[in-house]
Amino acid sequence: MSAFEIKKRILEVFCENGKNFISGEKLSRLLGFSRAAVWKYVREMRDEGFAIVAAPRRGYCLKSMPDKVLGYMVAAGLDAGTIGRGPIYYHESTGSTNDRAYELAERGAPEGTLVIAERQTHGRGRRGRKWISPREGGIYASIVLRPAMEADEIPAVTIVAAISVTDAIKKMCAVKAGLKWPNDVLVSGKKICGILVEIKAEPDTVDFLILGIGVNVNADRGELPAEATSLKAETNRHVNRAELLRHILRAFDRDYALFTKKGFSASRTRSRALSLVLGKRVRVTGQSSPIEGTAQDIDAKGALVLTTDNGTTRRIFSGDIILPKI
Ligand code: BT5
Repeated sequence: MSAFEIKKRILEVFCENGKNFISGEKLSRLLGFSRAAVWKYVREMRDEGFAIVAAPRRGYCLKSMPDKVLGYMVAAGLDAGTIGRGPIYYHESTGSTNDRAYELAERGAPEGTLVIAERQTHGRGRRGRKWISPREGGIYASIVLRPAMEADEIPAVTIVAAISVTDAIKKMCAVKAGLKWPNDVLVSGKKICGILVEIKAEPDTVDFLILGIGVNVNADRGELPAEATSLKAETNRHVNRAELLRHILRAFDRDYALFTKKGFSASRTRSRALSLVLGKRVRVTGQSSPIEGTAQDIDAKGALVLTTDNGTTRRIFSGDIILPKI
């Protein structure tokens, strides 16, 4: 068993045990390895920031966890099908988790491989834009996906992931979150999450996708762009990032399984219900020239359907929406 798996199992046992002490003997029996091995990994976990008390005759007790998103913290208690089941790579700091995941995918990393970082030095948005990624301020994660799909089905995966993030943050923080087509999650009209999907494809096959998820969790407003917010700024509470990422992975595991079986139709109704743009006048940039009109619908491929002022209907596959100020 790998060190990752052992520490994950130790953490699961601690979590099931609450604030009670558990004897070294019981721990070693439950986990199926020696007390010396338990002690070795408990020490490693302490070095990684876990406050684990060891008392003679009483055993061990987990007092607190570090404010980190270590791979085994995320994996503990995660009973996912594909997403989060593959290897998890953890970085204190990296350029961009999407770049890291891309390299791994090129070397054959399986679907569900996850890359996590506490901070990114070159976090990226779409079209060469930056994603501000303060240390321990958010979730910066990328997942390798290998869907057997036609290339024109792929853009909708961005919307599917945005729905999963929306569900997860609502579940954990009880905030009102909605979608701004195609890749933003907004809370109080401000951006709290952005999704970046990058594709490696041949003319007729999709090799793999990298799904990048950036969520502002505990960052202060001052660390973020003016048009952004974080869960802490919205709720005045510090949020456990490992737990939130687990919620996101669970939600996406479910939504992605449906997406690969049934296509976008399974998520389309939800994407409309959560949309903050449908029925509104919008301006869309990122095309050869900006388009203005009323957002009517999100179609079966995830495209935005817009009625322009002269009455024509346009389907837009990518771009940036500028909403009127509310
Ligand atoms: C996105 O691009 O929203 C995609 C963001 C994806 C970030 C994740 S983090 C893990 C993975 N690794 C990466 O390197 N990236 C992914 P876009 O729609 O182009 O929006 C970018 C714009 O959002 C910027 O130009 C800023 O205006 C704004 N922005 C930058 N950092 C932000 C932040 N932390 N919160 C909210 N808005 C931000």
